[in-house]
Amino acid sequence: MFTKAVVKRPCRNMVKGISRANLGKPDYFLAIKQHGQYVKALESCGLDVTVLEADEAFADSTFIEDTCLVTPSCAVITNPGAETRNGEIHKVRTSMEEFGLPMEEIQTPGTLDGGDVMMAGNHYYVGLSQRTNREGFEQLRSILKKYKMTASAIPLTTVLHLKTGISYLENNYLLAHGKFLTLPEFQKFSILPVDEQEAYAANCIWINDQVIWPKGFPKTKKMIKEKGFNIIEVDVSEFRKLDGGLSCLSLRF
Ligand code: CIR
Repeated sequence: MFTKAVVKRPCRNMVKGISRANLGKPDYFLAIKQHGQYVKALESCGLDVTVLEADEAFADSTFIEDTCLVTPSCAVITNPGAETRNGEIHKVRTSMEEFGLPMEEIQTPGTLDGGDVMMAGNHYYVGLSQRTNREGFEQLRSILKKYKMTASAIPLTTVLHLKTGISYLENNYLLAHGKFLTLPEFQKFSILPVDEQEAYAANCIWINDQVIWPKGFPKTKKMIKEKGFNIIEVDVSEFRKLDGGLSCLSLRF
């Protein structure tokens, strides 16, 4: 059960955010509108949503998930692997301190992006990517161990972040595409396969028995619905242009 979420409004400079999507520049005004709808979707799942102000100094700062991992026992400030994003952590740390959770942090030379961390109960899968290195993973693993949680590493080759390619939808369901479908580590899950043409839909979020879903992707949506999930659809086209998905836009806890 989640009760809270923290989001950060997109800034005008988002048009200068990191992107390899090749989908053009995002429209800031449309992004603001979509972000508002995203907040409403979180609220409709029963979450109390804290909206942090935009920060023009960091073009990608709306993708707050990468800066902090919030677990039921602690909040871990990450050390984002992209140089232009690393400074995002300072304001997020100040905001997260208000929630009273024990605070931990990943330190250089360790790097870690929250988008590489997928929670499945007490276990955390961590993608080793261009943003998250083994040292970052090892630091996270020992932090989690202190709180009786476990972690394992998943080397990545094709996707930006681990959760670009998979989402844990609770009740043992794992939505996945591409190489993730056959990874031995994931065979204990009931895998819900996503076609390559709908790969972007592999990043969605489970919140209290609802699934917040990126608008479109009818084939995968139908499969999810048939499994009995209630879907709340949100258009995140402008965030997609910056390689961002639904999960990147919030911290949920
Ligand atoms: C970046 O490259 O860092 C941003 N443009 C997108 C971050 C997406 N975050 C995520 O998947 N957790």
